Amino acid sequence: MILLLSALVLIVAFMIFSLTGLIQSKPKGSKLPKSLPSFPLIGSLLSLWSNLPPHLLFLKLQKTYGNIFSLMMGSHYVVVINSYQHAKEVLLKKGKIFAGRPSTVTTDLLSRNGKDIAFGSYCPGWKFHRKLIHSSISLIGDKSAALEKMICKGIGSACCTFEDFLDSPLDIMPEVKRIVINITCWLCFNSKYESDDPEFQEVLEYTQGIVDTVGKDSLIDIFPWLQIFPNEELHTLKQCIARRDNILQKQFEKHKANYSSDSIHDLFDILLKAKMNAENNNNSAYEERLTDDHLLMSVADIFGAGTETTSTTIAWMIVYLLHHPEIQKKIQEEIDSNVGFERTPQLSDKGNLHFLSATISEVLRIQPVSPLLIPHVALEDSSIGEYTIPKETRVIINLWAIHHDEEEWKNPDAFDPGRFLDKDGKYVHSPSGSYLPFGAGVRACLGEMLAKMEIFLFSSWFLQRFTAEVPRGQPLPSLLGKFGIIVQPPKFEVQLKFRKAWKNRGQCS
Ligand code: STR
Repeated sequence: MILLLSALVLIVAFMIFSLTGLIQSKPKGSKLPKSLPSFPLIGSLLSLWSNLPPHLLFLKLQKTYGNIFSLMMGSHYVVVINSYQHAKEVLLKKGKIFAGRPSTVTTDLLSRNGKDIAFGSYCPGWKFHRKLIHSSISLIGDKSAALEKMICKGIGSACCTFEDFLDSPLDIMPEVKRIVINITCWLCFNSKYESDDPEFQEVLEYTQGIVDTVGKDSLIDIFPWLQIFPNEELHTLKQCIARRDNILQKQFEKHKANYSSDSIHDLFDILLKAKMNAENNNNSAYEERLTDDHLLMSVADIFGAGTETTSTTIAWMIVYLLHHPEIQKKIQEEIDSNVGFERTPQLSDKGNLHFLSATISEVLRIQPVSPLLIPHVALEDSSIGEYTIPKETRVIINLWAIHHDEEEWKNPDAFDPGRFLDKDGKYVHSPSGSYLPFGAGVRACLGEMLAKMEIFLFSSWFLQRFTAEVPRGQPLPSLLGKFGIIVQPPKFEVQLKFRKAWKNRGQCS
């Protein structure tokens, strides 16, 4: 009996250890990052069970397990990185080795099994595809005067809408989203939405549905077999994807029907041209990467990324300004003395608006839009620092921990744009290496330039004209965001006050 029992205990212990990776077939002399306790089947789920959102939980676990630690997500070995030195090794020095992406239920559904840029894994075809999208965005960005004009037109129209609501509390986010959605629409389809367009409402709804359900390391992504049970989130995601696909497909058909290589207006046209070139030149390697699915999924990425990230950053900016009226006032004084009231701000004012630039950078530091980035995957056996990293390890970069590192940022939880100013009050782009709001390396954000343009122009126009306050009787909006693939602030309202010098300008009819 005792023999039988000890054999049983031994078998269970072996199962636990082998599945947790503690007795992994690791090469002699190799050192693995410290591991959270984990058990067969459930992995480290018990240690991850918490009220805290994952980026804050990882920050807390860092105190016990160090800057780099590992855990099991179901059957997947995951390494979490909390310091910028390790992050830079993964993203820059060994960028290509760590450029893989995990396949998960929700992101595979969203991207038709990784046929896009954001969730597609690294391979020669992906590289070509990304380069194509990158150069298309730069091409459109090169016409930056036209782009700036387009952005300002959208902001101007939103500001006029705001003027109609000066007396009552207002949720400004639908209008902010319309500005950014219309900029992406212009880039991708050369079209735009009016605020009462039912299709615009549909875009707002399905995008929110996707943000709420995709890539959150939810149970379904950790244990794909759970798909056999009814799952409300998965159902919502599938419905949102179907609505998105319907709208994109219509645009795609329209572009195909009107395509002419002599008149290229937008991203869809550029991609169609690349597809035709590859077909005409019989270049099968590129043709394979330019199927209709690939074109649709990359436009879907740009559409989703272009709208959600920028509008979320603008939302956080307003939330922080509500918490810090003194900072709002200081930005307004800077705009008043450098731009005045005779004209609206433009991109060329950026060099003079140091405090505003510093405030934008501080918002991106204290509330990075995507605090865990998208997980990376090691495509071959490698190492991070002194640690061995086996092929197929999933690597999560905790950008939150990097942006809140006490050794790099004094009092990191305080909102202080002054960190991004030198002693003469001039804007400093990156006062510490521990700052990667747009990621870095082969998988860095493609929309950085565009996002910075939009955020700068929106905040300068908005603050030249209005002061935002918390509506009387309402509490300050919480600084704790809602965790998902991006962290959004809670819904909030503002009371807008028209700034004196703008009162009689009568720009909006
Ligand atoms: C937002 C919602 C949507 O409709 C489509 C997408 C796909 C691309 C995603 C985007 C999402 C959220 C922000 C992401 C972006 C790709 C890159 C960007 C994750 C889910 C970031 O890394 C911040």
